[in-house]
Amino acid sequence: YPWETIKEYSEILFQYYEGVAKISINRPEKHNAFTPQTIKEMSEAMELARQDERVGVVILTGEGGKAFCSGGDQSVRGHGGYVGEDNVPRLNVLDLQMQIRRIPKPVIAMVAGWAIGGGHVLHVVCDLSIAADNARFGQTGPKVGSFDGGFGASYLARIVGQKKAREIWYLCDQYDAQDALQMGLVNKVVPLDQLEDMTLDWCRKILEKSPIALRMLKASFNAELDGQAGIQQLAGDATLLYYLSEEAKEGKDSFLQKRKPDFSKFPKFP
Ligand code: 2NE
Repeated sequence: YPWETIKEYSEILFQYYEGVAKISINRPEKHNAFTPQTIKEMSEAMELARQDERVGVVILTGEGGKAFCSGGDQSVRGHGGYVGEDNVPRLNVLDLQMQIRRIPKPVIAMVAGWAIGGGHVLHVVCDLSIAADNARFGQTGPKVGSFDGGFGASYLARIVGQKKAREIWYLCDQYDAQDALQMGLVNKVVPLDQLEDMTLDWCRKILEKSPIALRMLKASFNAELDGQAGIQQLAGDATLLYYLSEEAKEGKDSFLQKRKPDFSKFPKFP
């Protein structure tokens, strides 16, 4: 596909094609493990994709066909987090997880090869996951001295159930694409050479749908799990819709025109 580069980065690719933004980790020599810099770049790209009115769906993936992402780069893990060039330890992937959940557009994980550790959690928090038949899933935290007790535990348990989520974390086993499909961890499994075709096919179907309906649905799915923060997101979308109404405009206009608002013509629905 003729993907066009939106912005050049050092550790990711950020591309656009027909309504779709693709954010791809580009460290295949490390199975696409992330550093603080990788996450900084992904985070900026996600924000740009959010602001870009051409974009209706975001694909998250990894380059090379052998790994989606193998989690935090253990070779730069220091005292208190993953250390970048500024020598500051960070766990900025947690902020990226929030961005993936917050962006009011569907995010699809396109998974080839390893989705492991913090890389597994990244696909878990995406709206949808499409896996190639070579995909392998799992958590490694308790093996390598780490854990993600946030979405990595609670949201995973919402998806696969409490028993399975505990098994995944306590045993640190690896699961193939069919296992993942069976436990509802991915939406679809396709041969590796059809992965991008199928993902773009799903993107096209989504792009034909009402953007506001999709936005409200994403916020509604989130609200159930996210408590006050989820309600805030959903309520923000309700405010957006209200701002589009004549009723809300009457409030603003009356203030600017220094007159009393007249809401009498607006219906009081049962
Ligand atoms: C993914 C896995 C199972 C693949 O195994 P294999 O045998 O197919 O590949 P190999 O040889 O292990 O990996 C290829 C190269 O990639 C590097 C390896 O060191 C190797 O490099 P060379 O030795 O050839 O130079 N590599 C792979 N993953 C890496 C990583 N995460 N960091 C740095 N280098 C990595 C196997 O590679 C594996 O188990 N990888 C480690 C997975 C892991 O434990 N990730 C971190 C989990 S913790 C986390 O991500 C996290 C969190 O828990 C909470 C918050 C934030 C992050």
